[in-house]
Amino acid sequence: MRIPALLALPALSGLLLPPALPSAAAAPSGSRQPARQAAHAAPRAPTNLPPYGLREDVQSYMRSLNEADPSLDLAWLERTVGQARHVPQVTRLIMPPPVGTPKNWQAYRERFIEPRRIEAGVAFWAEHAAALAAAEQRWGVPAELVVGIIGVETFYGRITGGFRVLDALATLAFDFPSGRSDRSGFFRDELTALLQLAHRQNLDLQALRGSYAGAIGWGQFMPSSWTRYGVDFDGDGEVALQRSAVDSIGSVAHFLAAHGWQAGLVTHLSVKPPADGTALATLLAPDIRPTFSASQMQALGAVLERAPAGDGRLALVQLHNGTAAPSYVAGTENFWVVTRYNWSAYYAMAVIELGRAIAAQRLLEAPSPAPTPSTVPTTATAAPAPAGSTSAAR
Ligand SMILES: [Ca+2]
Repeated sequence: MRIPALLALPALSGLLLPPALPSAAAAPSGSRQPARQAAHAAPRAPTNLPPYGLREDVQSYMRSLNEADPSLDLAWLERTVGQARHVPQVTRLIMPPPVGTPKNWQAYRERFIEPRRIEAGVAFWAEHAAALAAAEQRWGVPAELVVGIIGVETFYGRITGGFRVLDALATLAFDFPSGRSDRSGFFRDELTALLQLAHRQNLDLQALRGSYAGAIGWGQFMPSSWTRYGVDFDGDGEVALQRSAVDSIGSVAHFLAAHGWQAGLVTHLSVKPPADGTALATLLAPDIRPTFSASQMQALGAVLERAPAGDGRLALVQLHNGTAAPSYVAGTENFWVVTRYNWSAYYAMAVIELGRAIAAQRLLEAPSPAPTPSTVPTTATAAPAPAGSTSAAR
């Protein structure tokens, strides 16, 4: 997560990410096979590049860090950054997908909304029901959405990434590959956040592992997001996103709340797009940014399943299905908030639908009497949509 809308996620890429899509959660490392394989690959042999600790530009970076924050002692920085190694694989994985890769929501959906992940989600929810309920109570974020995010990001902690975070961030900060827009400044800031975090919490950077983009733990938080939104939700005195599922649950909910999650607002409505091409283009122009009132959308010929509560803005979200007709939903301001976690409509729909599928399965499996249904809007009012539905009747 939590990444800041900056990276094109190779993660989703093969399937569908619009090429320029930034991605927050640095590629959910659990989200695609290539990442998975990469994450578990043996570390490659070091390159011929000089160690980072010996490079003049890196030494200058360390001096400026120390000047800005004298508590970051220069000897500690040199010792720590001196351990960082260049990882060539990281510079390959950060590259965008090949141009022309067709986006395919149905294929993407099938990758995440599938029986094994749903079953794992039901088990995760059962194990952490109290924490999920407490997070929902505190931040207004539905448990099923938190469950959906952690499922897509890391398959419930099974795939959190095998790269040493220090190496990944140093590589992207100091050797960002040419051939795509330069994000080295972003990664330098994340490396700084990582060093501050490690210094503050005495984290072992020799051991800390994450995605190729430096995202850590169950929710794949970048170091700066850990610092800003991390919560000690299990109360052991430490924000430990690298090891605590409960801290991760609280932090995901806090992240969404801090980005404007509105309790009680659905994420999206079913919509039939206008037949008129010009009207359709007008509605698609702002992409996933909620821009139109329901009446503006309807005046342009879109047919909403129902009027949304309140006067919030909507976006007409288009999801490509390869050569088949695209799917559409009307995303609310809460849909937009989900994309703050990872800047992709496909990602947002996947976490929403995975969460919903898990909530439905959980109800099916519940011993009678059935548990009190959640009052959360994403699940509450309607029966779960049939598997395969993309039209979100919530
Ligand atoms: Ca904790």
